[in-house]
Amino acid sequence: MALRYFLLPFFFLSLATAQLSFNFYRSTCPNAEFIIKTLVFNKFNKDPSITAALLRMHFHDCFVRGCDASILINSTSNNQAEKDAGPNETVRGYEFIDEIKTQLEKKCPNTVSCADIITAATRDAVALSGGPSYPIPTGRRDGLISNANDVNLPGPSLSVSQAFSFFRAKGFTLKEMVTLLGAHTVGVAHCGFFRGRLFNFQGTGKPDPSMDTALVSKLQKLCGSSSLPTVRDPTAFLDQNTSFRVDNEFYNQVLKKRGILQIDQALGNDRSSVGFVRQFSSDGNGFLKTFVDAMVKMGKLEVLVGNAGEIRKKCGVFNSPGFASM
Ligand code: HEM
Ligand SMILES: *[C@@H]1O[C@H](CO)[C@@H](O)[C@H](O)[C@H]1NC(C)=O
Ligand SMILES: *[C@@H]1O[C@H](CO)[C@@H](O)[C@H](O)[C@H]1NC(C)=O
Ligand SMILES: CC(=O)N[C@H]1CO[C@H](CO)[C@@H](O)[C@@H]1O
Repeated sequence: MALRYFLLPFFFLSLATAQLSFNFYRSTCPNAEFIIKTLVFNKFNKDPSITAALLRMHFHDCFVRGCDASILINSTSNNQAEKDAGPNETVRGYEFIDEIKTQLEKKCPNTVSCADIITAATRDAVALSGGPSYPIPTGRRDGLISNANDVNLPGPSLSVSQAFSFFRAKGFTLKEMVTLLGAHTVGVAHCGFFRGRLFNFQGTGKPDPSMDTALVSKLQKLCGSSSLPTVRDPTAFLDQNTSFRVDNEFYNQVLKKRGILQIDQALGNDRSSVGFVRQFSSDGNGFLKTFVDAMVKMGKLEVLVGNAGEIRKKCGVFNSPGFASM
């Protein structure tokens, strides 16, 4: 009896410590978040498209085995890593994460996880692009598995309900999915991901009727009708108006039939989602607040904490490469 009352608080205490927390590195690497922020600031001033790169990387990381930096692992002769799965093609920003990691290893070796670097750098880039700065809990650990076969991400030509099945499986509401797709307020898509809308949409011999005709002509000229390897394909801005700003303009563009990806435009055509699109298009500040909440939630997906996983020394390889495949 007495023993049980004695142990119970310790049981809860240990549960409580094995969680993400704010300023997790306050004693082990007090400047960690400041160092990351400074490097993101310098990078952003040279290349403002880094915001889009990080947002997409963060999404692809968190939706495959949780936010554990498994996306950063390089393939080896005996392991094809997530990076080399089809949907990861064109994810970019790997060198920048490596650069941040190198600086952090100099100041606080073996301390700051690659998973936290992705999360914090994304937050800082969003703020530099006109979005709010938001507190993120840290303490993620890096995963020990990265396997191309685990990559199962939604494709750009899905319907809203098909796309939602991916998000629902991760615990998101439809509104949160519409919110997170608002990340397409920055960045680009290669023609290969939307060429199917431009010339012969679903075998009709005509462009997608849900795309503004002026945009159709512009994209037809840009892309041409024959496919190119994805990485050499031309690109179009996902938000045709404020292409480098994190704002609600993406939703206005969708209402103007100027969404680039089929899934983006579908948000404005589907009865289940158009209400959220209208709401966000008319309330920019409301969108940003909802977006931040959804980003923080995405950043907590299936995270490794406590003693799980490891703190990688280099983000592109496991500390013991023998662990690589599984
Ligand atoms: C149904 C869900 C989604 C689909 C089907 C989808 C699909 C795509 C596709 C096909 C591209 C173009 C990639 C390229 O051509 O290089 C893209 C780009 C992008 N996606 Fe998504 N996406 C989805 C959700 C998200 C989410 C949740 C985020 C972040 C929170 C996100 C952030 C981005 C960003 C920022 C870009 C631009 C990347 C760059 O400029 O390099 N996407 N997405
Ligand atoms: C572009 O965005 C600005 C700011 O959101 C808006 O005022 C303007 O009407 C938009 N222009 C077009 C052509 O969509
Ligand atoms: C991973 O591969 C990239 C590109 O080939 C390379 O630049 C990077 O140094 C590699 N990372 C590690 C830790 O080997
Ligand atoms: C950046 C990167 O590693 N992209 C890879 C994505 O996957 C394709 C093949 O599936 C590779 O060729 C790319 O190198």
